[in-house]
Amino acid sequence: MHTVTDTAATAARANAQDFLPLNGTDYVEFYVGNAKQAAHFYKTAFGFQSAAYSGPETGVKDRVSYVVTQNKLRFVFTTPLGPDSDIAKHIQAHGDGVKVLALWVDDARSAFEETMKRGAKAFMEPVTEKDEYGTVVRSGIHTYGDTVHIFVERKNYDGPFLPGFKPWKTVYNPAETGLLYVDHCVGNVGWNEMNTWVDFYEKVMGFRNLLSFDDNDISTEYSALMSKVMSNGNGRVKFPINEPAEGKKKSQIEEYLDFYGGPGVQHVAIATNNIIQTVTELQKRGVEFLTVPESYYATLLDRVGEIDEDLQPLRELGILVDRDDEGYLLQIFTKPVQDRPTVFFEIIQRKGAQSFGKGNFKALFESIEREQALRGNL
Ligand code: TYF
Ligand code: FE
Repeated sequence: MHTVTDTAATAARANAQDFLPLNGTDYVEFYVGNAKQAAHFYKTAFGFQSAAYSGPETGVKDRVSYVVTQNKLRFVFTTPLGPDSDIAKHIQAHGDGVKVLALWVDDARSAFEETMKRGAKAFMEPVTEKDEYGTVVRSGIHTYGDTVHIFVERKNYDGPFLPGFKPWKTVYNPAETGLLYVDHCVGNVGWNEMNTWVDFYEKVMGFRNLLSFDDNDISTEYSALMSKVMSNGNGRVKFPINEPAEGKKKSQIEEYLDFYGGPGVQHVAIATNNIIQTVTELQKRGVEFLTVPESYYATLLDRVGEIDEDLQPLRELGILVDRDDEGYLLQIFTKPVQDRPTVFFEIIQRKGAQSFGKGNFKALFESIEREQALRGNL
């Protein structure tokens, strides 16, 4: 059953006693085999702008990092320059993937202390870094798999990213595509591990469970999964957690776990306020999206009622629509953005709805399974 476990009263209570106030997502850092080419791809295909660089030229000898931004989004691509670092080990184990979901805080020391005393495992003791642009305090804790949360306090900093980073100036600056901010980041965890991580986000980070989906909500004819959406007090940070469930065939979550080598970030959902424009531009630039059968659009308006958009561009682009009691949302999913069937992106436009597209799960998961079958992994 699809259950709503949130109320205005629990939200108000959570706010009043929030021991981990979060301003939003600060950055998403990917460990990749070739950061130079990854940064180029995110600029060319997704319209990110060059923002900052660190590497040998800035005094960092063992790695390079490129930072790209678009509106409130900040992505970092990091590559090791030798075989022995934790970064190299991460890539060896997982391929390209998300290492850091960084959270913007006003007090990174307090964020560390408050989560540590509730059972977090330390990743980075609080450190204060300074350069000509100011001071940043960071700390970090482990979450599922090899993924970590870094708390970033940047109230005394006015530079391109973090101390040590220099502005990255290039002559190649493709136009933006209307991507605005991180709406949610989804983690895939192992069999029967979802509730362990739900407890972690509740107890260690003070999040609450907004929504739950069991295998009856989201099982297709073939495979299955379960999902719980965790949210911080002010709703700016939302982390759904998926686990595989037993079905007739191999769950898409199991395929991810096999190829990622364990739990990790499955998708990052990015908000736009004009999904038709954004997706038109992304497709022109070569971003590949999942598709649904024509029949999806034949019954769409019966299901979601009246919407502001014309049906035709939605159909041509493959954009999905779902309605809840607060409004509706439009969403579409890319194919995996690396050769392993692991990380992908969701583009989402919310028009009131604060849910996650439950009405699209069947069509979406059947689409994912068609791709899984083509790879021989269903
Ligand atoms: O974040 C969500 O819950 C939606 C739906 O493997 C979803 O984007 C859930 C699980 C999944 C792919 C998409
Ligand atoms: Fe999503």
